[in-house]
Amino acid sequence: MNIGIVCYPTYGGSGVVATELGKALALRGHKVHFITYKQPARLDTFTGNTFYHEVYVSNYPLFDFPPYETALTSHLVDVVKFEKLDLLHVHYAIPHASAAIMAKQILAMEGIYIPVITTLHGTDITLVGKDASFGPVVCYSIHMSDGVTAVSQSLKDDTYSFFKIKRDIEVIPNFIDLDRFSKKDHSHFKKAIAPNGEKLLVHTSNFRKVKRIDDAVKVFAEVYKKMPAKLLLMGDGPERIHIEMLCRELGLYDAVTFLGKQNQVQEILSVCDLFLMPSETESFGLAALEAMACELPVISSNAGGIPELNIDGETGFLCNVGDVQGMAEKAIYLLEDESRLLQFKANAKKRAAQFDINQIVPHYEAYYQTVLNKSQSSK
Ligand code: GMT
Repeated sequence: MNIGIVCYPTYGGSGVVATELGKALALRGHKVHFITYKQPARLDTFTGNTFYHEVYVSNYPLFDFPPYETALTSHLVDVVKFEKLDLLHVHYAIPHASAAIMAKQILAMEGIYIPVITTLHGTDITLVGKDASFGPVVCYSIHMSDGVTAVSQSLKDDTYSFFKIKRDIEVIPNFIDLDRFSKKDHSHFKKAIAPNGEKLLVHTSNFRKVKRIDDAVKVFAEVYKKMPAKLLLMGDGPERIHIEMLCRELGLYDAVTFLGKQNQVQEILSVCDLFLMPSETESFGLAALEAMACELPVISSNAGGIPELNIDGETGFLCNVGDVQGMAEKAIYLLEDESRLLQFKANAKKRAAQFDINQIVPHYEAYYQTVLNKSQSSK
């Protein structure tokens, strides 16, 4: 197939999923065209089957807000026509789904038919999507897409409850490349960061409020009272300054290391003992899956789709959003008993294997084929 993928090129989970999916499809013999405003962060290998089309938005002085959606739509029309794409797969509804639907309508006037598949990732529904300033457009684009997927059952349910939508939504979960994400020996790094055998807790995110990183720090504070431990915070974003202040207030500054944005996430996860994900909402929790593949149990909230990944009492523990005390107790329970911790680590790795990229990508291929067949028969 000749596939166009539209995504955010930054470090966010939806961009990672879209890029890794595109790369995997290219390895399976498809031609994959990425259409976005910057080279996707993970599009770092040359496969011969992947192509990158940059969307340029001209910045006329009249524009307080350069119209990216319009530029993207025009670029989609151009790429679909000249690269003879079979389908467009857009990740994150805003503004990718509406841009693709408009491109589809423009192309239809020229007799060119292009099916559009929209993948919902989470905040495009649960936070921004249901906001009145975007809601009607998100709802319309979901209706008009030829296929819609959601990354968890929870996100599918949220979509039905936030919007008046009756159409089918296919659940295809996030996936993981187990060759890249597996525990590797980085004992030199472990010695440098935890020279006295401290337990290492870790959190990675884009440092948005929805991640409740303050809860992660407070959970760590309780653990730190009981045993030698350190907290690694990976990623960056608007909450970082508040989190730094909180660490100072709690007298934890020397025990917490801010690592910033990292490309080799798996190397850091490999030396850690426990992953913290106290999110307010989380459609799936790709960061937790990456951690589990590196043999880390997860202490998380029970928000959104996290319970579809993290199994309470087996791969970690789930607590209500904001239940810092409960999360701290469970973290201590795991960390204070080495054999228990080892068992949970093994369980986490086994669970992660159920989301192996090699098993999930064929679901997308099959779904593409179903949508193409349906579109062909309704032409
Ligand atoms: O987590 C974020 O804030 C980034 C966001 C994104 O779209 O880039 O992630 C969402 O999509 C990921 C990939 O499907 C999911 O694993 C994350 O759970 C989801 N984030 C939220 O729902 C908050």
